[in-house]
Amino acid sequence: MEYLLNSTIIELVKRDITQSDLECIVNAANTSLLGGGGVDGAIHRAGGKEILDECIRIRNKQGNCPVGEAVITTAGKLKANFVIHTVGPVWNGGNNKENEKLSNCYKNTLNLALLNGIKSISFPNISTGIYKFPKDKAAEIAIKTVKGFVELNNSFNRIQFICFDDENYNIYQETLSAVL
Ligand code: AR6
Repeated sequence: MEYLLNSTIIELVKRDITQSDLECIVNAANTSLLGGGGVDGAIHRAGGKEILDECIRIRNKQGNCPVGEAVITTAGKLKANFVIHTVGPVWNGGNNKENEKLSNCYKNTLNLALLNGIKSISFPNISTGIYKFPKDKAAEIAIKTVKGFVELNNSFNRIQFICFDDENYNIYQETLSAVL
């Protein structure tokens, strides 16, 4: 499923993000940047030690990565050239700036990609696993934030939303056709 928005292809795909052949993949990390379960675990396992080594160097230099912020590393053994690690919010009822923080993940990731000359990028469904963000709300925030960014910046060729579970895939199908 593809949409064209301001000369950027917005694509919905169901797959394991470690198999992405785009230039950059996004990791749903935690503030420690030292790896974990879910998509974070999968990326570190498939990408190898080089990614963790760079995360450790970044952490030693600038400390924990705050929620909503992003850092960039090599993609090690993956097909992609870069991984952007961003930290999604833990869902805590919805009155703790969760929406704003999740939107910041997408904005700050795209800004960092732009600064690094990246033209194609794959996003997982940040915060919708272990961090328990409601999937429908998260999809709407992800799509609207990416849309807003692309309307202002013509720099990406392709932006992929990668869903791993059927529930997110179905929600994204509906939300993309409603929003784009
Ligand atoms: N490829 C694409 N998507 C995936 C993959 C994969 N290989 N594996 C899982 N997903 P989660 P979070 C989807 O839990 O909620 C880690 O421990 C999954 O179906 O990975 O942001 C970190 O270190 C879900 O829709 O991330 C943090 O501590 C989405 O990825 C914490 O989990 C996000 O699920 C972050 O939690």
